[in-house]
Amino acid sequence: MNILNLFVDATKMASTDYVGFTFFIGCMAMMAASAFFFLSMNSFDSKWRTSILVSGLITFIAAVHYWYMRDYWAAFGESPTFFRYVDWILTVPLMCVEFYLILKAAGATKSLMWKMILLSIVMLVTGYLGEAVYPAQAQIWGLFSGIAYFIIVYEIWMGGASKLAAAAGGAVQAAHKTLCKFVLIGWAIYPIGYMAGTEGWYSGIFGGLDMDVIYNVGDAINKIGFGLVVYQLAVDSK
Ligand SMILES: *C/C=C(C)/C=C/C=C(C)/C=C/C1=C(C)CCCC1(C)C
Repeated sequence: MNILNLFVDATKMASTDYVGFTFFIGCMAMMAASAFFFLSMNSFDSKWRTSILVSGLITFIAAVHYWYMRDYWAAFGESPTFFRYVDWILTVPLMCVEFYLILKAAGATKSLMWKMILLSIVMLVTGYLGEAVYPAQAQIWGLFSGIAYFIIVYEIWMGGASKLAAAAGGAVQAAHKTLCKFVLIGWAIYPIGYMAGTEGWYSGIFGGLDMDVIYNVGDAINKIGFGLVVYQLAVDSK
């Protein structure tokens, strides 16, 4: 591809380029959400500021990656898998930190936080191996990733984290419950994207869908939604 083509590809977007469009609008949405979280942060009690700061960091890290992914897609017309997973490996552990931060007052320990961070890293590394390194074995890597995902779901819905939330009660318990729903329903969007983008027994079911569009929609819902739940918690307990 010569430099002129690069220039043309990067500045002109076809009206049917849903991947390009969702990278573009995703980038904008993440930037706007970051401004919102950062600017509102100081209007809250100091005990919520770190949580709101982390909400803003999650969308800000995503905004920067979306900027690069949008460019990469425009230049090469290929999935920016590497940037995608670098984004996730920074932001998903931060989402685990959010659980810890809101449950800290109820007695959450660092070991709970590290357990969730570790599980999320296992989930993402195995997903990357299946998507980018060993695509012929995508099914088995996807299965390993799915197991780590289910342990996270178990931990927050039924394990130690859920008990702490019940003990905290009130607005904290309500926020915890909503975050749990994001992880169960919102995060389930990602394995669908994976099945759309890799080969396996599932290809007949999900093969017609576009992996990047699914991931982009998932990111907007989960990253901005998660942050807003934490924001709402800070408002409710002001
Ligand atoms: C902001 C980014 C988020 C919340 C990303 C979450 C990603 C996942 C929950 C990915 C999960 C996967 C599986 C459960 C199996 C197939 C491989 C993955 C990595 C797509």
